[in-house]
Amino acid sequence: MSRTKLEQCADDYIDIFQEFARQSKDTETDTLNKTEFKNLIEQQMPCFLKQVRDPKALNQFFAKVDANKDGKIDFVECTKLLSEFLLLCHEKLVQHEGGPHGHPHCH
Ligand SMILES: [Ca+2]
Repeated sequence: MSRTKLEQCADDYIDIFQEFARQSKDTETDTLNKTEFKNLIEQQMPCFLKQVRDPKALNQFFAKVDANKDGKIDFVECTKLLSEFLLLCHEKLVQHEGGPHGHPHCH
């Protein structure tokens, strides 16, 4: 059976999370430390970063996303962030009146 678009999106998202989670030499391969988290935001969510504006605010942002305060972003915490990211992209899509065939533009 061929994969649906949404299934492919889910796979891509999991791939991206794992790619960044394995970036540093630490033993944690299923969580993001602060550096990995920063890289992920900078490289994969540049329009989200614009919302944060002050780079120093990234530390506070990390603390906010790190719901259980263990100093790492696990998959569940990252997925909550992704849902906020999706809402942001959707808002932009609606604002730009891209219509059903438009794509969110972050610039
Ligand atoms: Ca955590």
